[in-house]
Amino acid sequence: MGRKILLEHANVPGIKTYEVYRKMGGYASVEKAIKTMTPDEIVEEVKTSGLRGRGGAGFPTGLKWSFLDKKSGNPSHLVCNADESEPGTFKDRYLMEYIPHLLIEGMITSSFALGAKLSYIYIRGEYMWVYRILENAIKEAYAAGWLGKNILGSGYDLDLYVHCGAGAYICGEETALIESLEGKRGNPRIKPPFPAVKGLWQEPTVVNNVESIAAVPWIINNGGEEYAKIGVGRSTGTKLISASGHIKNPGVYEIELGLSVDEFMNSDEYLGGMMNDRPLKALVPGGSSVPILPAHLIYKNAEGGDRLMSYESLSEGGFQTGSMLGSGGFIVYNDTSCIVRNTWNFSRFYHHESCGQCSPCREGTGWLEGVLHRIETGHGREEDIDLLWDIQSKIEGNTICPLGDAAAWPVAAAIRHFRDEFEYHVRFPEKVKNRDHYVAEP
Ligand code: L3W
Ligand code: SF4
Repeated sequence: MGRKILLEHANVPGIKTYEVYRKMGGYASVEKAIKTMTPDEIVEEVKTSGLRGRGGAGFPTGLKWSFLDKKSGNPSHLVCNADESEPGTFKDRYLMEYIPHLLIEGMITSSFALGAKLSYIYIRGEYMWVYRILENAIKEAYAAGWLGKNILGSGYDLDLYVHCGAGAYICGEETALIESLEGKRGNPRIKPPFPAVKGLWQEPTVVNNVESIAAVPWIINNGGEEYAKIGVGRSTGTKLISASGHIKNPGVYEIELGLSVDEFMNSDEYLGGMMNDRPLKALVPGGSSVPILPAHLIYKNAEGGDRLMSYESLSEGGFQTGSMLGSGGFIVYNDTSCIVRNTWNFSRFYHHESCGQCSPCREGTGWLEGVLHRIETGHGREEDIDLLWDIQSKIEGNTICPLGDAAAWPVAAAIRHFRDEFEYHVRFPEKVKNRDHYVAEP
């Protein structure tokens, strides 16, 4: 059995309530941090742990915290990014829904480390029932004295608010999230300045994913060094994976980083293998924004080495033969899946969610969706495949925020690994129109 850090108590009856959570040792990290540690010591502990941002980018959390401009004289803030909207990703929801106090505990300990007295959880609008769970848990935490004025008699004050988004994926981008929190349209800002210097209300702000913040209590209770012992190389600790698609056991799993993709996919402890034992065709390991991997590059990298569930291993080979761990949205496809249709589906999403500020993204995502739709519906032309390649290459790296790249990469990877399937669509439009191609050999 893999080690559980975040979900250890997820199945304890009543863990959602303060009473049970506290009985299971909850809020110990707040006591330890406030009573026995200085803020800088907490930051150091998180640095030592090697914890990396769990929202997708994998940026070292302790390093990000150390960038916080504490000398500016302005108040600093911690904002939790709970705007979980990446297609294929639903692990933050699970954490907040089942163990809301873990996130709140992490928010308090982390806010203390950052000197923040006003912190926020920005949750996606579609998670309204989870919003209510969090609101209730926050109320309990205030009543028990973990939030509010003079926490544990230390003189430290903290107020924590949950703010609900209104259904825009782009508000998961940290600067768009900040704009939205300020009451404006969620348009990403140009970086630098990074939020750590000028964030919410132009004041120093750290934006961290739910899962990153939820890992902090364990790190403070057990020490950064203990955390760093779990995992592999620079991929330390555990990671939540949202698994979906053609597998026997879809769901949210906590894995130790470094587990082999083969074991994760095929052992009964995890995904249990392919649904109905059909052949594996492809994998998107880190949410819709990361490159798709064809079957022969899933268990082994291009050099024949084992592929592991880690930031480094999944990206081995770069985008030519690798992908990314991303947010851990693990989407599995069997041989009945149409890669063109899937790519069109993703493109439709990015076109819809583009905020429209930069032309390569605003126009390019529309073109990607349109051309992919043409091919998918049996109206494609031979030159459309090169056209798609050209469009995605003009978006990548030319936009204000990563949504542009996220729209381009899946298209590039699909063409790179499944060009024959695109060609089949163009050459045999009647089969495509009749949907014969789903199980046919391209
Ligand atoms: C201060 C520097 N801070 C980098 C920070 C940066 C960001 C993180 C990763 O970004 C984006 C992000 C998500 N001084 C810094 C610095 N930072 N250099 O570190 O940045 P980077 O540049 O390594 O990666 P990136 O891929 O360009 C990631 C956004 O993607 N995103 C994620 C969504 C996540 C959720 C969720 O957690 N629920 O939805 C989607 O667009 O917000 O902006 O924090 O500031 N020199
Ligand atoms: Fe908006 Fe797209 Fe530009 Fe991001 S890349 S700022 S979503 S137009």
